[in-house]
Amino acid sequence: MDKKQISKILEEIGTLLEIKGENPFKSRAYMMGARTLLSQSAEPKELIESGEIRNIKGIGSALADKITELVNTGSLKYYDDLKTSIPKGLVEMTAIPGFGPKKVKKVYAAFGIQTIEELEYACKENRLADLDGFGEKTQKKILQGIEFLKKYQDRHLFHRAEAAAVPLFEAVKNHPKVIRAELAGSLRRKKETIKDIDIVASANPADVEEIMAFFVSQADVEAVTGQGSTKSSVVLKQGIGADLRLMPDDKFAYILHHFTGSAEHNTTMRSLAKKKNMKVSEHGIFKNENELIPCKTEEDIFASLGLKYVPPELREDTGEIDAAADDKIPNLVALSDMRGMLHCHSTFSDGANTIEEMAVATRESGYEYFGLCDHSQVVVYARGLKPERVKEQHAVIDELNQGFDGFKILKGTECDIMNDGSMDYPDDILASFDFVVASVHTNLGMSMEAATARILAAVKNPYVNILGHPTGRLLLGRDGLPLDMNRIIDAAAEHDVAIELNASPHRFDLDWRYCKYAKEQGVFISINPDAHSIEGLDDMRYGIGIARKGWLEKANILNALSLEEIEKYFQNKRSRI
Ligand code: DGT
Ligand code: CA
Ligand code: ZN
Repeated sequence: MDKKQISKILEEIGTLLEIKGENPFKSRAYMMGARTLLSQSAEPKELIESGEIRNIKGIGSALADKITELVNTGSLKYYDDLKTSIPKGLVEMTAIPGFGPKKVKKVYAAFGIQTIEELEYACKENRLADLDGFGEKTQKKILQGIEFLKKYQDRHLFHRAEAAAVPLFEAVKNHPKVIRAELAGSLRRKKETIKDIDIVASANPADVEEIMAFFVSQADVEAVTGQGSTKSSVVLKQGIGADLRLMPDDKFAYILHHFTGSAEHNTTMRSLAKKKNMKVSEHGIFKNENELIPCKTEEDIFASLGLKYVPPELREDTGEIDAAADDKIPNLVALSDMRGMLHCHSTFSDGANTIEEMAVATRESGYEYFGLCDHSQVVVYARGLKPERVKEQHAVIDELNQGFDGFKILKGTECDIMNDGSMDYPDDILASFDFVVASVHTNLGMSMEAATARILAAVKNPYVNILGHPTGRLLLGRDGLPLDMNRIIDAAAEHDVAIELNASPHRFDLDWRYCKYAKEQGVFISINPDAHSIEGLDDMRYGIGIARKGWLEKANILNALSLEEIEKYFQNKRSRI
């Protein structure tokens, strides 16, 4: 078991103890232990082997014993016993935003409510209104929280779905009797969240049975929910479903296109076909009633409707079919176009690696610059930098830059946007950076009017170069600020502010649906990994997928500029103050 898995169990023990109403210090000790373990650079196994586990502040001896048992045996009796002593639904209820263990305990004690469904019913019946510490407002909030949970319950973040899909897909693809195979569905379209995995493949009919049996017996398969000659379905251990569609190779292009979707793209393709007296479906593309037009590839399918090839990321029915008819499909940005990393963190604030480690890793991946943007002073939980620390950091950067040739660390900041839209640093500190990213992290529950005014104020600040993760949303987690995004994009165009496309799969903020408008207004998009560790730099590739969904080309991307160009760009705005 790794530190993530163990810290999750410790956290759950804390929750269980709180629901049980045990000594609050005890439950807090588990919560604290979970966080402490997660922040260690070594894995629990190493900490146990070296004996270091007994010396860590925040992990007492009782916790150290439990971590040892988990690492050595893969389970923990104390945890198993605790779980069986409490109805399962009670822990599930703590996933409702704003509904913590204390509230769970209260509704359980008062009404015997054990599941989310019972809680929802009780709220709708107005039964919680008179409960001490609750009231009608809380009741309404709980209902909203439940709705939120249900809306997202059956979807997965892109990187998790992809990590689950790749081994399964590779296995199918490398099966000696599989002729062609592709990942289809929302994964191929690089959607920000994924419901399930779709794989399409081709093989000779004689081999179908063997391939389907091979598919359902893969190591990650937890349950087989269907096994047929054209389609099999499984549920993976990672909690996500996967379908395999299998057809003879002359049908491959049709199923690839159909099961790549989106459903809306397919619908528009079908109506276009109809206008041309043709028919298109997963079975093929037909003219003169039932005459099949042979297509070896997707290019052939598009061409037979008079269309240029449409990259999968664009297939969302947002104008791609008209663009393909007019030969106006954009030349989408690629990872190889990117020249620098902006908006990354270091150990100065809440990052896990030093400035040098981050910069060297960036350079080794072939980039020309590394824009360091640690948090500003108000973000205390992330060890935001006070002005003195900013000066210290700049000295470190100057020193490191002396050792680089053809590569540079740019002095940036992720400066918080306060509630009134002002910046968390005074102008003289802002002026000491090469560039400023302005972001929101707190107080996201504003009205659209107030939130838009807050962001507009930041965009108008002459020191701001990039608007960081504009809404502050966490995908499948929280909605973020409700913004009139078109107005913000217009203001960004006017004030020469780039907008971040945060490449973390938890954020993908700016949403790709607004990228095309930003492009039309001439606003630069900056694809930023917001990396808190060396591994986090890899998020850049996810950001590229989302940028492509947003119709963006190399010329629209700020950090596709060379070092020389981007320095000039930042200096140019500064010189106008
Ligand atoms: P998701 O929800 O993340 O799984 O998104 P998709 O796009 O992967 O959706 P999924 O797995 O339900 O279906 C895969 C593709 O199959 C979908 O993008 C288009 C095609 N498809 C599925 N059902 C329908 C349908 O009812 N009508 C049409 N036109 N196409 C469909
Ligand atoms: Ca799917
Ligand atoms: Zn941030």
